[in-house]
Amino acid sequence: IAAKTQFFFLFFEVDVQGRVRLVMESALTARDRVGVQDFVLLENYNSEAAFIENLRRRFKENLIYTYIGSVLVSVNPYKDLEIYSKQQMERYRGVSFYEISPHIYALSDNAYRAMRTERKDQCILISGESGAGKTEASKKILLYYAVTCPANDHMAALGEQLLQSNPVLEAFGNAKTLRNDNSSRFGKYMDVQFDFRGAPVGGHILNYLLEKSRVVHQNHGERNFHIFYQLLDGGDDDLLHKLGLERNPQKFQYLVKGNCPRVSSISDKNNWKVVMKALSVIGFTEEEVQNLLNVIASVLHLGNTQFGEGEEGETFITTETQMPNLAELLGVDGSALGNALTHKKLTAKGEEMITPLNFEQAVSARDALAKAVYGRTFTWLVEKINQSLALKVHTMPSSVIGLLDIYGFEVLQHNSFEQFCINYCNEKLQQLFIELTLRSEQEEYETEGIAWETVQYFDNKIICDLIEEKHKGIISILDEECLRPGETCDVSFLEKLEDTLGGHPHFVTHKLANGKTRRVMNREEFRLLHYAGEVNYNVNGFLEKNNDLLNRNLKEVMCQSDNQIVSQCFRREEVMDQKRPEMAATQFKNSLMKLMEILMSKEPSYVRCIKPNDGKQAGKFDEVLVRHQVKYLGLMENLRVRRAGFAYRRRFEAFLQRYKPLCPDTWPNWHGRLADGVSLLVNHLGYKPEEYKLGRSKIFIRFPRTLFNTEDALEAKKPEIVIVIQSAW
Ligand code: AOV
Ligand code: MG
Repeated sequence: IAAKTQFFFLFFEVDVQGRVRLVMESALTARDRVGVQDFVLLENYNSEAAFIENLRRRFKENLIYTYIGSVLVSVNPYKDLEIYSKQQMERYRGVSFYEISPHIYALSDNAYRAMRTERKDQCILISGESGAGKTEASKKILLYYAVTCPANDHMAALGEQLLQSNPVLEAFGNAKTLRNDNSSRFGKYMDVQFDFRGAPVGGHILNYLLEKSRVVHQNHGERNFHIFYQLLDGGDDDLLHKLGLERNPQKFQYLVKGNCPRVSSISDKNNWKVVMKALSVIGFTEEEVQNLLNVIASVLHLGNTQFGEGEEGETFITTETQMPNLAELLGVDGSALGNALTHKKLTAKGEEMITPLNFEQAVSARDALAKAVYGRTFTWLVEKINQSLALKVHTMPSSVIGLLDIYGFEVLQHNSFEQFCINYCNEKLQQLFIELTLRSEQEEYETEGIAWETVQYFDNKIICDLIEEKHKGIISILDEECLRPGETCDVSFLEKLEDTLGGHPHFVTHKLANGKTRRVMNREEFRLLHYAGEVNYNVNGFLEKNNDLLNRNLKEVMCQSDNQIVSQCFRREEVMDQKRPEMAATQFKNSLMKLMEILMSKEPSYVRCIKPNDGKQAGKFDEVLVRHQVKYLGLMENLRVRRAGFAYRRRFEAFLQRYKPLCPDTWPNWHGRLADGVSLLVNHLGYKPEEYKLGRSKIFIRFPRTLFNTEDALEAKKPEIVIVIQSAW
């Protein structure tokens, strides 16, 4: 339509369901029904109730996307909408952001075009709590690029490989939780590299802290990582026989803790096929796949390895018969493995000593091994995928779009070290959002030469500092406690926290609260008042998880493995190296710092995902839940910042294009300077000086009312314009 005549493009819109309607109609008469598609057009923009009502109206009409300026707000529909087809992609390709209904494709296209025209690396940051739709959004963005971008002749398969990395990483890194049937248990940042013609030519993934504890324990109603169930359900009889596995997941100790072997929304059998195919598309050899499955099966066998206690307190393995199988899968010597699971090697004064482990220590050594094997295999998998997505010699990357999809903020009944790390990561992202949305707003006014007014907002830096500050932050205190010689334990860590952080406005414990808090606190907990809500963390296990140690003799056995994956994951150098590696939380903190640097160097776009209800239900809009998210995501502040200066901005050419019929001097075409044309147009419309400002390339309109009036004028003019179009035909 756009190619035929500009008029149609101006006056008609095909909505997300494919219905054609007049744009003026959608902007005005239908405003009451479907709300406004950009919150900056809300008249009552200070009212949270109006904001939520607008979201609700749109949600009821299956319009799950709404803008706040350039930020995309997305509400999880919990049902498949027919808005992601190839035709829909074509509609959004190359079309200006505001001219068409809000969509994740519009945001993707906008970032792509900005990368191409401004030659600046982009990143798309997706945030929201667990189950809000971040991973689905990131997959849609990737799909959009894989389908709509031109293909590079040398790398025609790359788009497919990029896409296929998702099912593989989800199988190994996602799991069913109470919040989300397909919850990401690791953080993921993916760079998509494009050549000078805009074809995707490479990719690179950075992964962040996998929730390894899930390998050995799951809360009630939750599962282990998907891959275990996929293998048991989808693997053929021969394969399972070779791996020594039974089909029933309930036979494996590492799979029974949550008492939830099946999930109605998931077909493990089908997903198994998808994952196996994806591995081959990405370029895994048959041998690599076999090694990978051996590792997965070995984790299940490790879980079934049981111990008994002798009369002298020594520990022995009671499930001896399965040891040869386990050792074969891991590619290690069976008796050496058995020994290492029940003994510990210490070096004192240059001499090596072997001491037996007691029952608890043996169980914990076994679990540590299972977590290490799984966790390191996951990292190996990411590296392997990176190798096949890596740029080939003959391709030159020109620019990059980064996609960030992390685990969302979560508050569980019992929150531990993992939730602490996940929620810390979300604090960092929120901080980045605050800094960048304000900064970019400020920069836009600056580059356009417009005066700027400051808006107050809650800066969560205080919480980030509380967690990460050197010496005084929670992570530093945790590290110190792990390294302090003598009797340290989780409770001594808590006491240290109380001593150092007592009085901090975002930190509370049972002792400090003195009975003054609303929710009763356990003596083993500390509470953080996060930007997104209060979370009580139980300190039990914090030290051990932060230490993340594996007995040296277990490492020695593993590094001699003839399973290629295991031997790559456990290097001899690691055993030789006496230096203690960084603790888990510090490693995570450092990797997040690096991530922030990467993101800051790029032009950001934001997707803010909202979860409409806690029951994973389609069509249900829980206002209390949504209000809470709108609050903590800072959406009202975001809107206020956007509106504080000017509610609306448009490039001169877009503004002229749309409203030129309203002024005889600019209709049907304006050939002079764009700024002059806009000036003539707004003078003719009677804009008062305080209503607008002309920047260097854009017009800034202060009040939505001004724009509504202009839209009304355009609507009134409609019959005349249609006559003009008809007579032109
Ligand atoms: P998350 O990534 O934000 O949570 P997901 O993207 O996994 O959440 O979404 C959770 C579920 O919601 C999906 O499995 C879908 O069933 C549904 N869903 C989300 N977005 C859409 C959409 N656009 N259309 C249809 N259904 C959708 V977590 O990974 O837990 O933080 O750690
Ligand atoms: Mg996710």
